[in-house]
Amino acid sequence: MLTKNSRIKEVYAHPVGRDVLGKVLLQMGRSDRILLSPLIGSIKLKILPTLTKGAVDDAFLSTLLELLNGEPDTPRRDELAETSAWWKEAVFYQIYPRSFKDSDNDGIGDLRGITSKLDYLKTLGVNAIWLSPVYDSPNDDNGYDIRDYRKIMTEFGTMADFDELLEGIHARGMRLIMDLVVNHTSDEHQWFKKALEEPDSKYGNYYIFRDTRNNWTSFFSGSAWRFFEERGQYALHLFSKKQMDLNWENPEVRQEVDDLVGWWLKKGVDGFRMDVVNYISKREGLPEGNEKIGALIGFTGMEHYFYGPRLHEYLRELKAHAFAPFNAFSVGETPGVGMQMSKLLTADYRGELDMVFSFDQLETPGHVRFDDYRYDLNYYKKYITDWMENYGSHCRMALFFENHDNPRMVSKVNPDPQYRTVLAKLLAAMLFTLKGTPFIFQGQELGMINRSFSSINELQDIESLNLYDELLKTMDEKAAFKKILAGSRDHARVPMQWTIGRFAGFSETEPWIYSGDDDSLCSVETQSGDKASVLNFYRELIAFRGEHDALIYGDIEILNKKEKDLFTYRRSNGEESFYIECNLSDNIKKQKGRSAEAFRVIGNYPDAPSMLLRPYEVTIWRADGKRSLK
Ligand code: ISL
Repeated sequence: MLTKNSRIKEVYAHPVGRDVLGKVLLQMGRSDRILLSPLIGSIKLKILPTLTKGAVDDAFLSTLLELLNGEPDTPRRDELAETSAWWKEAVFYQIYPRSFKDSDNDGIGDLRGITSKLDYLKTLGVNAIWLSPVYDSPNDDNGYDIRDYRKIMTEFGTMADFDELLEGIHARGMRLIMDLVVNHTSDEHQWFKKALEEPDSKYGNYYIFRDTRNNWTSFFSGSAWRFFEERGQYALHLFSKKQMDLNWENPEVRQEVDDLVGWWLKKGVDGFRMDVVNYISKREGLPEGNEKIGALIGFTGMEHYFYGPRLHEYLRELKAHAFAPFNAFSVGETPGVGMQMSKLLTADYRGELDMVFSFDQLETPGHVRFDDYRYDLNYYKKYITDWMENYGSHCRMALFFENHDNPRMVSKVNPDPQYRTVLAKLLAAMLFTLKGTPFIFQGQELGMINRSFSSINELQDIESLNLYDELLKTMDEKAAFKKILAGSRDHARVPMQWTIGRFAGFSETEPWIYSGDDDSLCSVETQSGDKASVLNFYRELIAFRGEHDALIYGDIEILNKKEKDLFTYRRSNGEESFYIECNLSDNIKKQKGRSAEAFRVIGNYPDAPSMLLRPYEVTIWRADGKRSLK
């Protein structure tokens, strides 16, 4: 039991303490290495408020202690040989259905559109598809607000179209995972309607209603509470006003989730990506959020639900009841969760999740998504080195740079068009040669970049639109739009670019979201025929990874750790060994540590590198003396 008399080093030795302190320091742009100093480590928690002149206050300490004392477990340290599984070998491809392919020319992507592109995905080489929500929804948040879990959204097609898609995926030897959004439902879901109409029925307790509201804020701006005349009460919504948080404390709600998961698994889907699944357990009594933490991370109250007291219990129950009978796969979306917590959520002996998406690599220290800044890949090197060395053999890392909630990575790192292709290929090479399971987001395989939206009217995303209104309270339109442009989720949501024709071959009518302005070379049509394209580089790398066990299960050793701009590592499994050499910058960088016998296998420049690495150059070398590829 930790108390205010405990010392910083004891907090840092605790898995949750390590993640939380690391995260706080990261937000402040500092490294957690300072905590290893004996002087700092010996400081007692209770003197921190005085020492930090109130920056760390008493309320923060109480919350921290509650979080720490709520987690009695520590990750095991034994390192056994990693077990094999299809999802460790797979490359996943995320589809955002609204923007992938429109088959009926209403300007909105749909299921039949996806089915028509399955051969494309097969030739790309991916083995599994993650489909963002396709369920019936009023689309306040593009399907992440579900009205009926067992119905397909009308714009996307019918259940028969879904069955055809699933069959097409399985016929090609691929797998399908769905998006499970069960932290909240739409306010138009039958359960919520009944909770309002018949508060005394069982549905009355399906959501989180309170007579008074606390200070928690929504991720989509403003208070996290909405008042309902019908009950004379507030209901909690961590996301939009139409996304009502479910009450997981109610066993009947958990039973509903078990049932709907089972319903889809019976249909034959292979697993789920679980939307903000770490938010499902809220601290009892819903205490006020700490304003200082709120100011630091931008949202108030998160410390009371991002790693809630019953999270492990709920996940274990869900796995045992619904996933295990089908041996189904799960990957949790877990914002705010660090490496130690991820271990406790995914270790193979814990019976909770198979993998999680950790988000700390997406912004460099001290930045948030809406800051207009250049991402330094040296931070990625530091972050990934830590995970590669310390995540352990009981856990598998989900590797990704992009998804439907983030701007395009190439644009974040270096928007200069001369580097677009080499940089897109460098990112790909890291994704397919680091240790973990790669997830790519539609269009990433073409090197798609951010859109130059010219006005707020071109944006559709609720997060961007709400934030824009919020920002206008303190800044002018130009400054507010600049911020929105830096972080908008709509950069990733513009239509997939199939051809150089009108509307990029996505549809024959004006798409639901602005689609124009990217350079015409960025399409499946043009890149397919070009040997040097980003698309063909993806195809080559995915196939190569699939053929070499060393890249899937092999050990990883990071070399030249202190060398800025140079990221080098070895993957080997006793039989084969590869040396991967990356220049993380747009400068010329001297190579270091490559053996003279190394044999070049794949690279992002047409010819072999010399002693000097060109901007963003990456090369995969065979480093075991063998020159044949198999
Ligand atoms: O809003 C955040 C803080 O910037 C994110 O960390 C947020 O928690 C995360 O993006 C959650 O995303 C998921 O749930 C949302 C949905 O809008 C997203 O598209 C989805 O990926 C609500 O369902």
